[in-house]
Amino acid sequence: MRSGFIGIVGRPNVGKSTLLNAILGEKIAIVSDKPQTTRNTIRGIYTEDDAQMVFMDTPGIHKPRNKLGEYMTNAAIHTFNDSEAIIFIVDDKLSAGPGDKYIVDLLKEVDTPKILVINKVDTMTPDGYKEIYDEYDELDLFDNIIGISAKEDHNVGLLVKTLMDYLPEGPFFFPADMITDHPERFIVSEIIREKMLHYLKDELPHGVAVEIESFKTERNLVKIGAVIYCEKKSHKGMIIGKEGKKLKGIGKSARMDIESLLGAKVFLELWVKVKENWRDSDVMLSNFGYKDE
Ligand SMILES: Nc1nc2c(ncn2[C@@H]2O[C@H](COP(=O)(O)OP(=O)(O)OP(=O)(O)O)[C@@H](O)[C@H]2O)c(=O)[nH]1
Ligand SMILES: [Mg+2]
Repeated sequence: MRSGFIGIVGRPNVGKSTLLNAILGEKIAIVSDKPQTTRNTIRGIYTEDDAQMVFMDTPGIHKPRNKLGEYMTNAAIHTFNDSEAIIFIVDDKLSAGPGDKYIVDLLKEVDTPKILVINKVDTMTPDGYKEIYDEYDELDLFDNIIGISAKEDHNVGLLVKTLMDYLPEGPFFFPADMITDHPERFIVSEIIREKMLHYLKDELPHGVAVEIESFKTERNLVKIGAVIYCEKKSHKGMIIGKEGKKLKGIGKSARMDIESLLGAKVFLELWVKVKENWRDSDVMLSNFGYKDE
């Protein structure tokens, strides 16, 4: 038997969470077109015959502007030394910049084997791909370079197969049928946050946190009560929307996803509260689960 942890790191928005979901063939990590979607390290368990890989999808590494950002970036960097191999993801050349260089410099300091994944090849020309490939190949830092499309499931299987070579002998960490060790409550709060990212514009969803207040199963109905925290009174109005329409849309779309996650009918109640500057409050960050485990 072989088993090990694999870290997935990179700048925000390169497709780390999309890749995790593609590997698992199930959606456990939320995805959005806005950077800094993932805030905690999300563990996804992939088991095949006699091998188990625990993937750690991490928050995008960026220059922090508040304590939440510091927590996120630290969480990602922590996985460097806890992994048997690190997947470093980059995407198209246009969005590359100092962020990727910063991560490369950090990676130079660690001995863990590194695989470069060039994601979003579906958006690239062969020349564009080659340019990125050559740039990273020259660094002589990576054990392997693979081009994939996480979104279109292109070469994801090849990546998993490649990673098998890095797994040491050892027993499984989790039961073979387990896909994540995060509690359902956590995934539910993430689904609600994902809908906020989809429905709200600009900076607003970045200042949102979700707390599950109640979670009760009554026969085939799951009753969930959640509080959405935002940073300003004006934001509360925007989240609720005219005649509560926005919040209703967020609730409906979250409920549908939660129902398919839990395989049961869901009654979802949402409240919106204001907590000014929570992203810089140690106490609030810890309440919302943004703390070292
Ligand atoms: N065209 C294309 N888009 C992709 C691909 N993979 C991911 N995306 C898109 O890129 C955006 C970001 O994807 P995420 O998976 O949330 O990225 P992330 O790296 O986890 O981002 P953070 O959690 O913010 O660090 C989403 O709009 C995805 O649909 C891909 O292979 N091709
Ligand atoms: Mg993510």
